[in-house]
Amino acid sequence: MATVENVNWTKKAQSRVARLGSQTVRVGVTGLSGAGKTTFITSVINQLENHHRGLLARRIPFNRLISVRWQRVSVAQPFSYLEALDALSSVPARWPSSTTDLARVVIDLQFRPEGLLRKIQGVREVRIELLDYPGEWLLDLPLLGLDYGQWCAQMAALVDSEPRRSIAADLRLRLAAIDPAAPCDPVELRQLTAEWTAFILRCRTDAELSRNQPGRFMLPGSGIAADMLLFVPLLSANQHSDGPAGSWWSQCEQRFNYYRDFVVKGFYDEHFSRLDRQILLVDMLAPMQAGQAALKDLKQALEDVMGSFRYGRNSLLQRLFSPRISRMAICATKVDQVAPGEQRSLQQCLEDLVTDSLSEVRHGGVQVQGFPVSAVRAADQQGETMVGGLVGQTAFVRYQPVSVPRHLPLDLKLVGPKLLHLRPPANLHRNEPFPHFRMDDLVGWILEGKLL
Ligand SMILES: Nc1nc2c(ncn2[C@@H]2O[C@H](COP(=O)(O)OP(=O)(O)OP(=O)(O)O)[C@@H](O)[C@H]2O)c(=O)[nH]1
Ligand SMILES: [Mg+2]
Repeated sequence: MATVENVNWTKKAQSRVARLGSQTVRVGVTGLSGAGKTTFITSVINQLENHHRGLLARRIPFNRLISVRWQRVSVAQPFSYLEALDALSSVPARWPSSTTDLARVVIDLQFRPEGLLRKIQGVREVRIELLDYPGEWLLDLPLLGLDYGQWCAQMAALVDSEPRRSIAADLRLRLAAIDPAAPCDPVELRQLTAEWTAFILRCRTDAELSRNQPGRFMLPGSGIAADMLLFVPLLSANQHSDGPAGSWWSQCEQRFNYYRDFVVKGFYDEHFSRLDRQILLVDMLAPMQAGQAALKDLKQALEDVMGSFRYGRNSLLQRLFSPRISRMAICATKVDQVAPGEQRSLQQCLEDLVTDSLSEVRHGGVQVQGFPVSAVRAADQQGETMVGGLVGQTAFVRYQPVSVPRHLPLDLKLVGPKLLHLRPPANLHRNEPFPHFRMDDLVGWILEGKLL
């Protein structure tokens, strides 16, 4: 006869089994602007939706995958999987648009249980959560460790060296000429903010530079009062500067503090606070092509981002990487642009670029693995040459693939590979797995250890 205790015990056991049978993996897809985050997330969903075909079909545990359902969960705007698919499958095919706001996507997977669990459990469920955002915002993370004066000094040093010095032209001198303690002219502040924004945009587009702050000046996203995005670095100021109410210093410092404490911190909490795994995506080819200054800037930007986790014993590293983030995948992206035999060299160049930061992350107990990936393979090798289509055209071109050194030279000086802007392959369809490089390895890596 069923007693009250028996019923309670059975209920408890069932709920424990249910909990055991469902897991959530929060994956931080981390990458600077244009690194390939949106295309990557789109390809992850596409590979999972088509798990019964292509390379995933033969992999454990995907041979036990019963169903896949993705949901767009709006943070500021929903992740536009269908829009991205629409671009990729149009004629001629287009890449997904650059991201303008935060979006979360949730993918629910159901697996057939194995072994003993098969007897007591219906299905095993795993939920994958991914966040997409404009890469520009990532560059603001180092601001969390700075006060306004320190930021001004950093910007002064950056703008003082080439190629920024030339790009900034007389803006550098005008910002340096402002006395921080003098009364602020709001019209001039607005004008200078617009010019600073144009300057950092030119740094990105003309010189492939990465450290372009404040990131929200380039892409504000929703939920920020435009008035709060009005400040500039006063290039003659430093951490000892000061100024009375109404001065340039006080106007800019107040808004900088708001930006750091609410805007950047809010994004940081959203992106990093609850992660299990991190995937760092890096486009190495564009800065390698642009040359030494772009590579140095990328190196510093990546070190700054990874260094946002390195603050001593009570550090963010300890709070975030350990024990929560136990694994990091570092990936050179868009490797379809080089010959398959050169893809590992590209990955090696990336790992050479951030050797010290990677050691630091490993030292924090994080397991790091490298994957040279292409979310959507846009070119194919045919003999000694490659064949692919160019963006905006319908014809195909045959070309000699660029050559990549086996290691990055220590002085980061190299003859940049000449790149073509490839368009996605024709005839991509939602119900076929996109051609790719190593997406199956990476999707497998996301779930590793979650389905034992
Ligand atoms: N050949 C090739 N190009 C790619 C691939 N993935 C991305 N790209 C190119 O890289 C560009 C940027 O990719 P996105 O996925 O938009 O990059 P993102 O990191 O989301 O960029 P933001 O949203 O601006 O931060 C695309 O427009 C393509 O030109 C790939 O697998 N192969
Ligand atoms: Mg994007």
